[in-house]
Amino acid sequence: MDAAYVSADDIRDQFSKAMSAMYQQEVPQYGTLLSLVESVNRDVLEQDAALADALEEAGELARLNVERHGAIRVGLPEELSLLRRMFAVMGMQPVGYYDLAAAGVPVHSTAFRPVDDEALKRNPFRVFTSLLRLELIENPQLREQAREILTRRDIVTPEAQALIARCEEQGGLNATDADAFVQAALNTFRWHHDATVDRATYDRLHHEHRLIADVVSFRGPHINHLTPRTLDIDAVQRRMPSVGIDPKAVIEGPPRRRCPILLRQTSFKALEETITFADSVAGHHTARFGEIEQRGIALTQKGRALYDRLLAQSQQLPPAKDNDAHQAQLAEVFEAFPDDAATLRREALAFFHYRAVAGVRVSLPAQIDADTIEALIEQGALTCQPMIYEDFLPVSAAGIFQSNLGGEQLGGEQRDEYESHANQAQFERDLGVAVIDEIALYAKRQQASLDKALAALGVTH
Ligand code: OOG
Ligand code: NI
Repeated sequence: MDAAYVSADDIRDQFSKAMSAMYQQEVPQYGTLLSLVESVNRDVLEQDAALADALEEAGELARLNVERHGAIRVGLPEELSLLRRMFAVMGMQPVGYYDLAAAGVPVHSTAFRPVDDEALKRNPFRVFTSLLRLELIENPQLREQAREILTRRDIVTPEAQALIARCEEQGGLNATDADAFVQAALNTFRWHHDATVDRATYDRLHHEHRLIADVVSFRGPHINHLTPRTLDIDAVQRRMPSVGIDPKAVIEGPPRRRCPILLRQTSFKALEETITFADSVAGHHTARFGEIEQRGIALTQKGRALYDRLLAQSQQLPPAKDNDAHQAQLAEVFEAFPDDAATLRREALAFFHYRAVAGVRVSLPAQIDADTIEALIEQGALTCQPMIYEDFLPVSAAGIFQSNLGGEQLGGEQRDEYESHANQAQFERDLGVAVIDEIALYAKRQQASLDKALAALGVTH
């Protein structure tokens, strides 16, 4: 890339910081949550020197305080593909496909995020992006009206569109353009107190599904939460009430473990906000909420299948009375999931980053296989660290959606499902490209780290 251009990583870093500043202004509770998470993270690192060292060595510590994900919802295919181009300017690509219709939410989604090691270390900012499935609106008149309302809006300013096009043509943006891009792009995600529809239309959309009203009634896809990463989500959940924040009933995802896996999340309830309808009538809308997450190791296909099976098994149990009881039930079911790094590696349940240790003499057999790797680790020539899960979990996402659309249920009770199937092919047509398979991406990164480490040890294969 031309040296005159700002790197995509720098633009993403600038943008995520600008987004965080904007959201702190819009939602003061978010600032409170950030302070709480920072204080919990500081406590954890002080109490656990080994963890602090491991994170430092993996280059994870530097990104911890800048790390967050946002979420937005769009209404039309054209909006989705335009945002795909906007995120590409920041080095973010669509990874993964999530079908939420099965959980009663009429959207399907992907996550825009950086994909390579260096970019992730620099700033792993991600945006969970959902596309409304208009075809799931049962009433044909309402469906057409929603579509028509959406076609009248432009969610990206002309200035931002021009800068996206310039970046695509030139292969980058200079510093002045990059600054202008960050400011112009930010506008897409702002909150608007004024709805574009009148009260009666809002009520009809809302009656069909609260989420449909949220997507269709406003000028753009306001960011609905921005989530910092904590090292101890149980501590944050416990301490939320002491800073005046009321958390949702349960922490989503796997239970607490010695080797954290995947993703655990909790959130606080959506804010009731005053809005003005197009016919000047005042009203309320709940859209924005707060969320925190703790990230663990990425799982292989095999590990993920075991996770899904155990999660499904835990959902068969009678609903627990509170989060502590829920976590205790979950922990019991998850005893079947190995909880030490060596077993996770040997059984190929999780992904690791390998590194050569300088100055260790190795003796190797002629044939390099899985046993060789174990032997090298035993000889101290090779070390490995957990590869962090960078993606999302559809069951957790559905739980977060539900708790903020009203009516969270403990124990994953039956919710209204849409009679619909995942439709990744249609999603990709609307997006304009195929989504990247997240598991293949982890596998590729693991292999690259192993190849590099073995080469450094003088092993060729
Ligand atoms: C997205 C909910 C999903 C997560 O962290 O799983 C999500 C939304 O409410 O739009 O952000
Ligand atoms: Ni989220």
